[in-house]
Amino acid sequence: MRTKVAIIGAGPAGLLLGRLLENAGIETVILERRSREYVLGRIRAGVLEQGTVELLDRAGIGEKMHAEGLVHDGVEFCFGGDRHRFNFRELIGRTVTVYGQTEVTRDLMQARDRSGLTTVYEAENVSLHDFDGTSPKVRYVKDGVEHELACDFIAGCDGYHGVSRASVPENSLRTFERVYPFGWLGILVDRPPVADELIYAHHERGFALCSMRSPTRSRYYVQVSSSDRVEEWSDQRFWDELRRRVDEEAADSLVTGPSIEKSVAPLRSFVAEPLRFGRLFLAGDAAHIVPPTGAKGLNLAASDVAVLAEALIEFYAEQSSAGIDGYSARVLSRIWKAERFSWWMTSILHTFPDTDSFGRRIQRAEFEYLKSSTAAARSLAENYTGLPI
Ligand code: FAS
Ligand code: PHB
Repeated sequence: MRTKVAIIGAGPAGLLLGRLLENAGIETVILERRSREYVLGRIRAGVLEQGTVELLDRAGIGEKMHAEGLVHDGVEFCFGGDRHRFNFRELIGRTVTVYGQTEVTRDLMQARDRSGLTTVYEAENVSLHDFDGTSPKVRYVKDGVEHELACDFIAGCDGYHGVSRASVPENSLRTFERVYPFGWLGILVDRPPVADELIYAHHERGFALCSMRSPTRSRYYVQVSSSDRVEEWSDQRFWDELRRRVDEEAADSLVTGPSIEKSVAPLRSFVAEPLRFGRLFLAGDAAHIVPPTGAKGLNLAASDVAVLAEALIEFYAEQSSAGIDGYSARVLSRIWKAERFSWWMTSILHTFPDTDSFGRRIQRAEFEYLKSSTAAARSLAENYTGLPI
């Protein structure tokens, strides 16, 4: 089998790259380790930057997002019961849209199905070959039969634990990492959200986030120890802890119900450099991880593949390698700014075991500065709604 671009991974990065290249008439094959149902069963991100919304529109898959997504003009921060709203539309004229990653993935999958393009689900033992030359190959097993896919380029969109980054010779890659001493316990519930917009809460017991998926479906998180297991958290224990960490108004208006999904996610910051190895490119979580505090993971994956698609389209249309040669430096510049913002949001909103009384005062001062300074609030707004791609 042969194609122009072999894409490893049918998460948001792989599917969106496939869509952008399809719109430019460039053929792709996507190889995905899991089943379609498994991929759609993962509950992850919930907030789209304005730039991501515009990108999905350009990709021609924005219809359901606009019909069902919730446009939010701002978010609220709550420090020890003191709540403050940051109005992004007033501060910088930009917004975010609440529309779950699951829905984005489903929209992209359905668009690809309608186009009749090849996505091999449950592709096993994917391996990458000869990407340091001009005729890379991908091998995989499907239903016990071995296949080889010849291609011009390989896009490694297979996430943090994927095979693509692992296929790069160790001495060709530098990694940068910070592992946080806590995780997020997330719960999905078919009950109305506690507020119209997201509430990021700092409390001495730990961070909490009140988010949503629709006017009838809510998503909540509480910071838990890295060693906590989801089995240790009954729904009731979760609701009691969430109530302790948010302000009185939110605690009183919280509508609880049985969880339809509950899971613990570890938090880390991670970047690999560079992101291009001959004919192999890394994008999305295969290239970087951010703590979800800044709602950047999915959005960074989208901006990576927007740049990669532009570079590949230029290669085929103009026989120019300028875009592919510049890919790594260009996306890493934006990746590190998103890493910085996600680290900063995580640092001011979470409780750290080694933070002393001085550190806790500094966290409070960050909040007071954001409340009192338009410049500080505008900086928060431009990072949260997304820096230019
Ligand atoms: P993904 O991991 O989504 O997709 C990679 C795909 O590659 C997967 O489908 C995987 O099955 C496949 N794959 C892996 N190895 C393979 C192989 N060897 N062969 C073939 N296929 C292979 N971001 C936010 O902004 N907000 C959040 O709240 C949030 N919560 C998260 C919770 C969890 C538990 C995790 C893990 C991540 C969360 N993220 C969140 C980040 C998340 O949304 C990612 O940024 C986003 O999924 C990135 O998309 P991809 O790069 O496509 O990677
Ligand atoms: C979510 O709704 O899942 C969500 C929203 C904002 C974040 C992280 C997760 O920062």
